[in-house]
Amino acid sequence: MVKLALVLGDQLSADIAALQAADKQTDVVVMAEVAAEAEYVPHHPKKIAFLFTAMRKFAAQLRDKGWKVAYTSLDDPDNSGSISGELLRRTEEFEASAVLATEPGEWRLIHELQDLPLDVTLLPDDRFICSHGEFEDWAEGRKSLRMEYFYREMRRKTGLLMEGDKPAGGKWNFDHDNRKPATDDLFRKGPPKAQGDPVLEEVLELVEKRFSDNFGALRPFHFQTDRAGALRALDHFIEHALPDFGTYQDAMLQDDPYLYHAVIGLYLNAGLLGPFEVCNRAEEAYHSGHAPLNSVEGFIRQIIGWREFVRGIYFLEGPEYPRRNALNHQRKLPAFYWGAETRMNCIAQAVGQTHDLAYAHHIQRLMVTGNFALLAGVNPAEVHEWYLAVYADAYEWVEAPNTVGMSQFADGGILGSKPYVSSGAYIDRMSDYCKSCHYKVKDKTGEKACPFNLLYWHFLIRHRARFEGNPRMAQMYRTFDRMDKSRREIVLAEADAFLDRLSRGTLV
Ligand code: FAD
Ligand code: DLZ
Ligand code: SF4
Repeated sequence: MVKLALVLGDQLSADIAALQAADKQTDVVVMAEVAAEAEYVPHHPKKIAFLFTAMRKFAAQLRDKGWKVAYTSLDDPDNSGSISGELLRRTEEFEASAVLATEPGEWRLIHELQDLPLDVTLLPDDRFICSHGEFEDWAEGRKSLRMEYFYREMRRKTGLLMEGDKPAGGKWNFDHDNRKPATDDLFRKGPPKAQGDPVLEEVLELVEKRFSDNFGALRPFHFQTDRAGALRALDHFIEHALPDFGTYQDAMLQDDPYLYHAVIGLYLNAGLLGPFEVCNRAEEAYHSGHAPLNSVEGFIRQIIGWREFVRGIYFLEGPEYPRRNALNHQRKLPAFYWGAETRMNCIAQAVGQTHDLAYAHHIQRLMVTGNFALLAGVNPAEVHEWYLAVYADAYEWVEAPNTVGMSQFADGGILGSKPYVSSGAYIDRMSDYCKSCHYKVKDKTGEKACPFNLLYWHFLIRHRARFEGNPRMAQMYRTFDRMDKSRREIVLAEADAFLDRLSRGTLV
């Protein structure tokens, strides 16, 4: 009997579990561009174009390898509009007896597949280093879950950067060497730009027609859209950026959106690259003397540490995790996240770049847009929707723990032990944004005071009962308490006035 093998848009790996379990001679691969997936958040047009083009090319490669592929394009008149609808339709068409699917990276879609009146087998997604079971075993009985300890387990498991049972260089983590700020001479030409081709052009026209109201520029479009291109992007990163990746990991520069970042998250998450191969390439660069240990260790930690850790948390915590709101933040997401004008240059730069490129690097996501939303008390569900929509690498399993947990502290401290908040001083130290800002980063109060300075104290005071006892935050409360009483009152009153202007939609 025929079985259907479902391949989702972020499962574009030749050895994905559903294909391993299927029989090329008898079974049919089902792939579908559907409205339900394209519209559950208003995805950036570049993200949709990347995924649809990559899906079409992957389907063509499967056909070349001898697979029968039932592919539904978005404008197919028979398109039912959802993954479940397509599976029902294809079951009837091919008189299929069962569906083989690799576990999706989002509870919503897992439930959709489980609820189908069909014989659906959900296979574990074995493209990750740590299975759900292994993560549960590691988490079992721990008072708190900390990435650093999890990461060490993954180093031991993979043998990456290990010398026997000891970490290479005698330390697990070289972050201490990785805090260099941005300087004007730091420029890199960025990731390689892919050339257009007929498949891409057709998709770009479709996306232009259907999604032109979504936030984000579709053209120019330079992402790679197949495995060969993703491998070229990886080569380029290893050759040109990895050696300085660690040192400048936290730096931000107005005219260089990429600095020494890899810009491979979208390829990894769609399945065009695998975590082992990218780590192996980085490790080789260390052994050959091409890249130093602080950079290679920092990079490998992001992949086998953070990436695996956040996935573990997402599946451990269950479907309600993205809706957590531990700090009871209720503010609407300000319109400038969707491109309206703001005088805060750091936000304007991070959002503008996100609009143009569907990309921002980690510190821009965490310490600029994320930091502001947390300080201003924005509802984390709205922040979550924004991050899920606007980045080409965003899927809920990885985005939600980063946003709801790491960035907004809305999980109450499961992912991190303290909130990532800072005043303007941090942004000034790590970037060149403040030089051309309407506000003055050195001003703590007054008309031109940097809003991050005002809101920083407002956040700490609003949540004093929760955070004062946290040993990593006690110093900040002592600093506030040492301020002159009248100064404290002015800071908080000015912060309130700023938040009031924000609520009224006044230009801030
Ligand atoms: P690099 O900085 O070059 O890092 C290399 C790789 O390490 C990345 O490609 C990624 O696969 C991995 N990595 C690094 N940091 C993390 C992390 N915190 N969690 C998981 N993987 C990590 N990453 C996503 O892949 N998808 C998301 O939707 C996403 N949303 C985020 C939302 C917020 C609020 C924050 C603070 C971070 C988010 N991240 C997300 C993590 C990180 O910002 C991106 O992985 C990274 O910016 C991607 O760019 P890059 O490939 O140049 O990464
Ligand atoms: C993100 C996305 C988009 C925009 N479109 C599709 C689609 O049309 N078909 C598809 O199979 N997958 C798409 N995806 C990826 C899915 O949303 C993703 O598989 C789930 O969110 C689970 O990670
Ligand atoms: Fe951002 Fe404040 Fe610097 Fe302006 S002064 S760029 S608002 S941190």
